[in-house]
Amino acid sequence: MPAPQTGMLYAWAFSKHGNTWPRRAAMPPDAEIATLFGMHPRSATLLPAQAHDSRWCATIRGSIEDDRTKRTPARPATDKDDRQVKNERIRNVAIIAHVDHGKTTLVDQMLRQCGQFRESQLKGERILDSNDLERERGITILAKNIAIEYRGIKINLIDTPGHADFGGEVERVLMMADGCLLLVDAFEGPMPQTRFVLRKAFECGLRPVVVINKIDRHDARPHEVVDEVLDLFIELNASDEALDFPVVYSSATLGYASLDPDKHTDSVQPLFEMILSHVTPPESDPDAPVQMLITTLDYSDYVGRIGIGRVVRGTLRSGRPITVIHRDGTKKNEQIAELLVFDGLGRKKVEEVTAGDICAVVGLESVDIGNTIADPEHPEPLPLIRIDEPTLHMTFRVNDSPFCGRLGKFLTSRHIRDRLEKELQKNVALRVDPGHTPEEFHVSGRGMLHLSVLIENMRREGYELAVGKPKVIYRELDNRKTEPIEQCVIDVPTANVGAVMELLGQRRAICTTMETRSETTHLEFTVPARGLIGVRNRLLNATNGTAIMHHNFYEYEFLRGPIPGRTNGVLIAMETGQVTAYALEGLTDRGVLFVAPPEHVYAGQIVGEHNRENDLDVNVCRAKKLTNMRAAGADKTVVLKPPRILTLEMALEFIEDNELVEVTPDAVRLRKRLLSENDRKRASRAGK
Ligand SMILES: Nc1nc2c(ncn2[C@@H]2O[C@H](COP(=O)(O)OP(=O)(O)OP(=O)(O)O)[C@@H](O)[C@H]2O)c(=O)[nH]1
Ligand SMILES: [Mg+2]
Repeated sequence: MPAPQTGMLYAWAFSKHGNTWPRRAAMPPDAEIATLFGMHPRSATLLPAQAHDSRWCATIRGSIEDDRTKRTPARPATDKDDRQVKNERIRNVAIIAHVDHGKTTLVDQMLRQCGQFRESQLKGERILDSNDLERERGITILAKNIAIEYRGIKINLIDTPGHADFGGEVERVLMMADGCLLLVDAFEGPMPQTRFVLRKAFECGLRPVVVINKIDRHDARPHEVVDEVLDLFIELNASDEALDFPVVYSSATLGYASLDPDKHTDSVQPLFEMILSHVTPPESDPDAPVQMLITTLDYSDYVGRIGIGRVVRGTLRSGRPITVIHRDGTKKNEQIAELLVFDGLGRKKVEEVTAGDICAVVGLESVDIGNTIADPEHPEPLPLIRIDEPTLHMTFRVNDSPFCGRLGKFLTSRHIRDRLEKELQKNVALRVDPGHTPEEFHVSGRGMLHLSVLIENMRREGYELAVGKPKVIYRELDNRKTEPIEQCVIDVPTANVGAVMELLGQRRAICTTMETRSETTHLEFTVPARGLIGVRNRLLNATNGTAIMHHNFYEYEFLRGPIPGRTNGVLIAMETGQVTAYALEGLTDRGVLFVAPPEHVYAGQIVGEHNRENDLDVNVCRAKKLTNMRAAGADKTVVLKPPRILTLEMALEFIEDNELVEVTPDAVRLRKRLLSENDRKRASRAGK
């Protein structure tokens, strides 16, 4: 790296951080700069190339400054600090972690062991994952509040989703908490989302309690994981106070927590004690004019919108007039119809809520995320909360396939528009824009799962629609196009590392870490988000299903160059009818089929993946000619390979620009945008 640019970066870093920098001499200077720039320290190797470009330095520096000024302070400070009182009877705690590290299971155990509930109230596992999709997929999609009483103290516990697509939700709910439990899997250690949520916790000024979960695993390595968590804290520039974090070891499935990983206890009591001693009680002025920040929305068909948040100051009373201050500064006077606090697994109606507690307000029509509910006499807004920008978009269209309306109840563009508008009421990170025609909508979200959960919900409610290829959202920086880059972590048996490297290499990934852990290798990459679309399936094929992959948003970077699309063509049905085994038998050498008899297909539907790169029109409905002649040989039984069943996400990742996924209550079908073979030929000739 040439000296002037390096000097400039260093000078900037010094000017920002004065004599507190560099705090730790141990970290190589490049890594330190990378951290300051919000990059992964291990990606410091990236820095020299980009740092050649002084304009890059200048613009990135500008955007960091912007980001800093926009960043919301942890909790609004009042100027009457001397009147602040601690509410010792409440603790507000959020549970944060990477996906599947055991948050919801741990909450289960806390519910079971707090002694407040009858056995019949706590049926099954992962009680809080209550909606259908959450139960089916085994993941948490929406953050949920519950309240537990322990030794006379009310613990407001917020279970958060661990999947990267729902990270924005975590960021907002952290605004309600005074402390957090950072769960880390005793084998996997910190993963990308652990880093993301921990950074958010620091931004909110929280000091986490570290919980090393799953210590019952035979491959658990709790001591090493604690060291890795410490490294992560250091990487994220934790304050010296935060670096001194308390650690609890737990097994959520066996229902115990302990201060010593080798000691098996019989309850999660040490965890409760840790919450009481390490999470600070809420501190505020209960006599000041009321202020509440809305951080989550709920919706009920009976009462409409329900705003959930924390009363930051004063006392909120039911039936009293209040002012709702919107994000754009407009104010509306309304009246609270009902006030509810969290109580066990449900909510309890109350007359008033004092500062520090978390509550739900019913009856406010215009309430939205980020609004402040304030005293009409003193309508002072709280600082704005940042809402994550979408990174991926898809086109939702009216389903116009020959099979439309067979089972679906809601088919028209008006139905789809109304449904999307309803979704916008509570799905904060979602954006909906009109498409090129009145039949189309551009729907943008935080990732594939975020949008596919919406599509899946719509399908179950009886909607039919056609969805186009997901595309990442580019941004302009300094008149140049930038694209979202994801941090991707892959754990794979060491023998398969070559296959992973090859696959990710084609997709412009840069390997930042490679570590061997017993029989597996832990790989970390930064990779363009567009390169990750469709990679999961190929990765599983290339590694015989052994790879475990996680990724989350990392940063926007200048375009990394072209990435190859799907290498194989598709098999397209040439006529409408019922699939026959006889026809499929003749096509087994052509590729992998997605359909099986006696399914119905239509002309233009994609029925398989071709072995070659071109598309092929095939007849999957061909029946055996019947004659009056008795054949000498008996008919053979046709044995077909089972078809490849594509889930909604797999289908969305599979399609190309000129293809669509048709989603109906009974099926997910793939189709060509132009159903007729002649139209397709004409279009491809026109394209040439
Ligand atoms: N062996 C072992 N497995 C656990 C433990 N805790 C949770 N699990 C398992 O880990 C899986 C994920 O658990 P969840 O509680 O759904 O994890 P989560 O963090 O809530 O996941 P998301 O909400 O999707 O982020 C489940 O299959 C649990 O049975 C534990 O202490 N030991
Ligand atoms: Mg969960």
